[in-house]
Amino acid sequence: MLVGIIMGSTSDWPTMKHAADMLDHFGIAYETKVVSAHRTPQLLADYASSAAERGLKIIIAGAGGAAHLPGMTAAFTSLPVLGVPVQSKALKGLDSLLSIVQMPKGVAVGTLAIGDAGAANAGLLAAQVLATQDAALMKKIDAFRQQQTDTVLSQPDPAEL
Ligand code: RP5
Repeated sequence: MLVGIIMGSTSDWPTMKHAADMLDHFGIAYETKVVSAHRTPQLLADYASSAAERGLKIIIAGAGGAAHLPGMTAAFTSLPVLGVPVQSKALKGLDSLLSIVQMPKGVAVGTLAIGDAGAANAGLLAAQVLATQDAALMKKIDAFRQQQTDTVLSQPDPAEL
């Protein structure tokens, strides 16, 4: 497996599935696991500290509310960690975003947008990082982007819709 997709709860899966779908699109092998910073702290320590030696290249971590999972994962591994703020009920994910994005200097987490778009872009960004060492994968990403461009350019002007 090249990518680990972890999340604080099974309730995060409908969001984090968008990261998995993106990796599926590019044919990238990944694993998924519920790892909670608050409810299973020892599992988090074990998972993150063994990730590199197990062959993972990048970790996508999604959590909602007081979302410590991405930052704590980054504390236990030097692999790149991409944080996805899951949309919370009370504060619509603003709490998740601020919990993840404001890492103090010295331990990095790449923070994506709140919710489904952020999860999909985490998968895309993971693919782009891996593609720096994989020319065939880079071609797939170029094709994905070209298809989006072609779709937009083929649309009629808004007033003609
Ligand atoms: C966080 O608490 C999880 O990442 C999830 O987004 C949120 C709520 O979890 P559940 O109460 O649905 O298990 O740890």
